[in-house]
Amino acid sequence: MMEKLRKIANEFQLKGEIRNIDSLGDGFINDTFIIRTEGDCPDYILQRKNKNIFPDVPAMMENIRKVTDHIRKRVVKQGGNPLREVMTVIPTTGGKLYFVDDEGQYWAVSVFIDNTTAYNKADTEELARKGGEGIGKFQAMLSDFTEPLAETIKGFHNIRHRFLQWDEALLRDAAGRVASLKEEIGWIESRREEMLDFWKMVEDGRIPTRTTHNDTKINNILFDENGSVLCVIDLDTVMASTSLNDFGDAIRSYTNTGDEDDKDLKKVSMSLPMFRAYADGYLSQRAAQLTERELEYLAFSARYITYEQVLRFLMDYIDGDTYYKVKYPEHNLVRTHAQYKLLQSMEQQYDKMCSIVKELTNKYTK
Ligand code: GN1
Ligand code: MG
Repeated sequence: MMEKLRKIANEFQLKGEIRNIDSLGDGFINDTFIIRTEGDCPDYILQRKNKNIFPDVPAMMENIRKVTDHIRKRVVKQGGNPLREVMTVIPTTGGKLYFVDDEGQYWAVSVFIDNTTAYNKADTEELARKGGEGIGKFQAMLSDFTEPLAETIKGFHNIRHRFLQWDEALLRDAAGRVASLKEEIGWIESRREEMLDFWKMVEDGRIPTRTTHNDTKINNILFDENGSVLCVIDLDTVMASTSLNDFGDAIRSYTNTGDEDDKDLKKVSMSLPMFRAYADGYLSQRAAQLTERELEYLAFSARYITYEQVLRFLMDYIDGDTYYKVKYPEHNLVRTHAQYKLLQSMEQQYDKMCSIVKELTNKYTK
């Protein structure tokens, strides 16, 4: 394996001799490695992109190139460090943004940014505040980005599209699990209409479409030694959508008092202080730019994305675990239950979440 990885790594324009290559992180989709080099040369991230999930890796890499080129210019203009504050994609020796190995697998390399921390959980309000500020700045830097982006995963946060997949999955019943999931399926069906009502506003433009990250959970963000966001990574799903997704997905991750796949549901809930902290950081950067309707639906977006996540985990369980990596056979069902508990906690605290958004909007716009 090691030899194979070395061979692949050597296809890219790396500076320095490779010392070793190790596994890194626990993403659910791609396989990630770190290439350590000798001497002062940078280390690199090597990723095998999951082509079952991203059908057009070249288009995805082109999206990443466009977006990182844009951010790089902004960082330079603001006097920042372009080697640390934006992802740098390393091309192959032939000048391509990806390499296809002899098994048809797609690989890509970017510069590893050292002296940073990626968290799997937000433990302090300060971290949540900084996280919100970071995504707010990220969105602000992309506010004048006008190039077209490919849709790397069709209908990624489009609940109408998800329901098409969902209805098919129920009919197919590929793993023979549907009969045992009446209660869980009911959780999805009972909220179908309200979720579609929200998405209709995105479809007809009442909620604007912008350039968004679409996967803002906390471990896709690098923090520096002062605890500020240094760089937003994992840009595989950068696409045009509603910026509310990025708020909602971050709230799903930062505010959870338990784990995304907690077996102990008593531990899972949405922390309102963490919600306030993240929203405060985010709105400090974005309140003045968002439309009134975006602000009105900011709190709802957390319910929307968490609901969608319940649907996606459950659908994958129904399909026989073909999308997400699982560590044990019931993992997707455990994730479904834990995310549903989180959704219920958001629903119970929804009025308070809305008041907090209003209060913070006033703080940053008046
Ligand atoms: C996946 O790849 P990773 O772990 O950053 C998924 C997200 C889910 C998340 C759940 C392309 O993100 O949409 O919200 O798992 N990414 C893709 O933790 O489907
Ligand atoms: Mg990730």
